[in-house]
Amino acid sequence: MLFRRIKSSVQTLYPRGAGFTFVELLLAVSILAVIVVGIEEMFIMASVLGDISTNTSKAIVEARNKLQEIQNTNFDQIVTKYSQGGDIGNTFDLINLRGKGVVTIDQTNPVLLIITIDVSYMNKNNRVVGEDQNLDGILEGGEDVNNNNKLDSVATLTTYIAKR
Ligand SMILES: [Ca+2]
Ligand SMILES: [Ca+2]
Repeated sequence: MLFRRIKSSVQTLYPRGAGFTFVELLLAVSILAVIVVGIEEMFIMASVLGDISTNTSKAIVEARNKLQEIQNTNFDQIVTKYSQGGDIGNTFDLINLRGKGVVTIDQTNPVLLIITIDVSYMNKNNRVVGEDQNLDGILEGGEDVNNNNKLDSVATLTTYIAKR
């Protein structure tokens, strides 16, 4: 039905025998090519964005797992274990992503620790998300973009742990 209607309108535009001219065909093909390239770019963009959001979720999950591990640690041992140079240390490798997590402990109030975990990681396009550009867990010159003397990332979690 639809096909017949299209056919009849084409026949009105192009009476039998007239057909398409070469230039018209060329124009149609070029327009189609532009549309196809546009759609393709859209898919690539969607895949890149999808990758970024998947990785951010993965990074958050890894940060949460680390936080749980810390929460399950005896309060009096948290600082010694998770400080720089401690038994476990203040950095950890990611399991499902290429990257590094950094644990920061604010012990201004010794009975209420503020634990922050920042995870810097690499996306498929080799871009690093987070301030730890070389993913080594160490703050180096040029990495502290916001000048707060710690490695930040969009994948960050903070929690309070009180002495019980
Ligand atoms: Ca670094
Ligand atoms: Ca920083």
